[in-house]
Amino acid sequence: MKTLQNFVVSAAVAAALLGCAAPKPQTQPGLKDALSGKFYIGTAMSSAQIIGEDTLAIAIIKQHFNSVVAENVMKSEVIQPVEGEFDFSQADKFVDFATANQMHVVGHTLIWHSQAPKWFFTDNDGRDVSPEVLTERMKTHIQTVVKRYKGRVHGWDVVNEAILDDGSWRESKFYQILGEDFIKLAFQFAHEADPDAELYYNDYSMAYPGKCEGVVKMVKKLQEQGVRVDGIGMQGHMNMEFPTYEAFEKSLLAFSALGVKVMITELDITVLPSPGQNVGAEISLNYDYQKEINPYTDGLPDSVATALHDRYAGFFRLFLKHSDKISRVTLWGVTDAQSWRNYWPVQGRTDYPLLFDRHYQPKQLVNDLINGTL
Ligand code: 9MR
Repeated sequence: MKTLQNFVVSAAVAAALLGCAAPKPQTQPGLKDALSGKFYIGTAMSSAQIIGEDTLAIAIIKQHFNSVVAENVMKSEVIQPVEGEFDFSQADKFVDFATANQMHVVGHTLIWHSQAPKWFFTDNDGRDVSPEVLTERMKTHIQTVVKRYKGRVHGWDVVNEAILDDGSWRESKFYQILGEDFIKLAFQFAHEADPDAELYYNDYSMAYPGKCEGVVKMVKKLQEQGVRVDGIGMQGHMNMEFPTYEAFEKSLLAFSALGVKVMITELDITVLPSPGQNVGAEISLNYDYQKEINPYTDGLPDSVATALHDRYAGFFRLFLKHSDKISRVTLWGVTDAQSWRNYWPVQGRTDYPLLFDRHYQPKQLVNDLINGTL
């Protein structure tokens, strides 16, 4: 791994060869320098970052990350809130930022049961549309969006969260109206719109054996049908117990064995107690606030901060061990203040799931990665 010392030494050597005094490195080395040659290191950008308000976070993004994804502004309810009325204002800003900073860009997400506007599935009387109409709507949506960013968005989360934890199909409107063919259609439409873009399937809780088997089966079938799937995104919404390193690694290897790239997407680790049995990212869950499940409003006790650091370190060691299979690791946000974990599955909690704290300061793990002391 390239360390901070190596970075400074190589700058000095280059300067000596050019016969001039060693310049100070122009920018501080970041995670992307430390992980160069291993995998892209990415983050999700919030609206406040995309429109340029959260300037401190933008500085962190430029220093540390070489891949970005929009946390919300490319979802169908934002991009096409009304049929035929596309709003690319924020998505354009996001892609412009990434392009100007020469970053790898991920489009999130074309087909997702959640945050999809109701019109997508219903006719004027509020009844479900026919398979033909839904197919046409999917095609228009996917192709309009993908063509707009052709050559600038490098990979798309084509379908998000279609399989349940036990491996069965989620009964989404897409599935109810089109059956499992909706996946194939989505990948085909995206491929037609930009044959050079990578196409991914993305889901959470992938360490569950049932879910892993379900996704493997689905992707295998697509491959047998000649549909191109370039990668599988393992969303990393984790807590302090779930998943085990072993289960996560097992799924990672099973996906890689399909001959596709594996990506760790949406990485964050909550330290807060879970109010239910859930461990994933089922967005429809919502529990009432109780003081007991929001224990760290005044800061994280050292013991918990250390446990969180160690858990993150364990996962990064695993990612580095399999860096030949992993093309990207993306954090689901920059600082703790931004994280959706503060409002899911309970509103108004104080969580610590990311690599930078509420004061925009790097956590120990960032320094460990940069200094090669993990
Ligand atoms: O982090 C996102 C949050 O701000 C949104 O309110 C929510 C609903 O659109 O989506 C969150 O991101 C989700 C991602 O798009 C898909 N996987 C689960 C993520 C966390 O819910």
